[in-house]
Amino acid sequence: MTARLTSAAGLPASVAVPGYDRAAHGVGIVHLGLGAFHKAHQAVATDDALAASGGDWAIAGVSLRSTSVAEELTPQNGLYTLVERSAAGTRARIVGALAAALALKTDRERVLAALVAPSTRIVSLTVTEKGYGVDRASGGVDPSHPAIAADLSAPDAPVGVAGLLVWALGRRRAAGVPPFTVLCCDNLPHNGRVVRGLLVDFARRAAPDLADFIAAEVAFPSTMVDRITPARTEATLALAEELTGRHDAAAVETEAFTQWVIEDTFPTGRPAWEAAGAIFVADVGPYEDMKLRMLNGAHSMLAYSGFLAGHAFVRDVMQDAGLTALIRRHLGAAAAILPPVPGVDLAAYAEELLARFANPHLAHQTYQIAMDGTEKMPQRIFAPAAEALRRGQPLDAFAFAAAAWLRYTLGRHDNGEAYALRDPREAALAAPSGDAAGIAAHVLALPGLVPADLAASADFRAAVTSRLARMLAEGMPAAIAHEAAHL
Ligand code: CS2
Repeated sequence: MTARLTSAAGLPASVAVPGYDRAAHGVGIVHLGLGAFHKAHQAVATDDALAASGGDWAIAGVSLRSTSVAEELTPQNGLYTLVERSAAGTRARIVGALAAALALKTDRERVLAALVAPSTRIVSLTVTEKGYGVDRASGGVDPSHPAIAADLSAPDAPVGVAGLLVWALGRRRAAGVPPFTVLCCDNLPHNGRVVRGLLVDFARRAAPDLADFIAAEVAFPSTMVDRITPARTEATLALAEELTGRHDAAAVETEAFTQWVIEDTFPTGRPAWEAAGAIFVADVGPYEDMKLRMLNGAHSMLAYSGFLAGHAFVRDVMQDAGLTALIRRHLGAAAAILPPVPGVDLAAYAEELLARFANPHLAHQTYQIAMDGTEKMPQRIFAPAAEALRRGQPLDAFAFAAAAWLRYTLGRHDNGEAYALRDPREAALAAPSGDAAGIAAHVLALPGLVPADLAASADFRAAVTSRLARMLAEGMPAAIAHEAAHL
């Protein structure tokens, strides 16, 4: 039986290992949301920073709901294999930045202690768009979100992001410990600002004396994060074992590309993430819009249409000439309404995205990207569509993406076979009438989803409805072919 990965010693020379003494670095970061994305992105950048510049910046990773990640990592002393896969080859690297892997359910006291410890200077977050409990219309908390509801009724026993952070910031303030910097690494526009609004509103309701303090004293740098990271499978673990000669229950696989753009507002310091190629800027907004509208927007469009056309993986979508043409159109339409992005050639960025999507080594499921549409469509499709409307630019690309999503929300393939929608607003999505006009009217009117001017646009409504009608009548492959033939 293959030995378990528990140390970075004795591995094949082809496997990169932490270039620093792990025991020599204390924890400076608590990360909430210890999933594959964190392990493929921020933890790797921190590993590079520790190797390049040292410092007490090791990470205590926390799963808010599951216990499995902590159970996988703890017997491995926090070590795991990152397998990077691109056309240039496959490489394994052992990441050492995680000093501890905790589960809130089973390690509650340790998590709370880490959040209030003076040595913790950054709390970073990857809890997915739906993990925060933001009311998109008001920017404050959504009191019906399960974790927000629980934390508002018992603020001293927090279980969710807002409750935990406000509780910890209150404890720190009472003890005279400076606040940590809150670093949101989820795919939300102005993600720092979003989390700030969430915490200030939560505090207003649960701990009013803290609201002004949080607004004035806590830093919430916004950041754009990018690395395509498919969900782990048995094949990931087998590949890691083949490359390292160790069994690793916590291995992750990802692409070679990685990008991180961060606002440099860290009053209590930060790791030297420049060592990993991170770019520090005063305003991350243009980079966020570029990534959310081009990469993520095209991803959502291709996920809904591709899944319904029978493509399980993004790489399969890229073999479909019609869909590839539609992805190109989408990237162009999104780029056409972006402000200039410093140092970026948008046409080259689009070509790079097409190559990344086509990566034959990544088994990235369209069904994975398709989940949580109500949390993703606003910033990926509806915000740029509204911008295009205001500028008098064509709406076709966005209307096609919206129609594909609406078709997907019906939860069944053309042959009637059902699939789980996996969307927090699943119940609200169920349209009362089954025809295209009824579905579009119902969903586009849901609160917080579509900007008012776009929702009121007869042109947009017609462009979406006619496409959805074709998808319903002729099936997705025919609708794709028709759309591509009329570019
Ligand atoms: C994807 C993203 O699942 C999704 O919705 O669009 O996770 C995407 O792969 C990452 O944002 C890439 O950085």
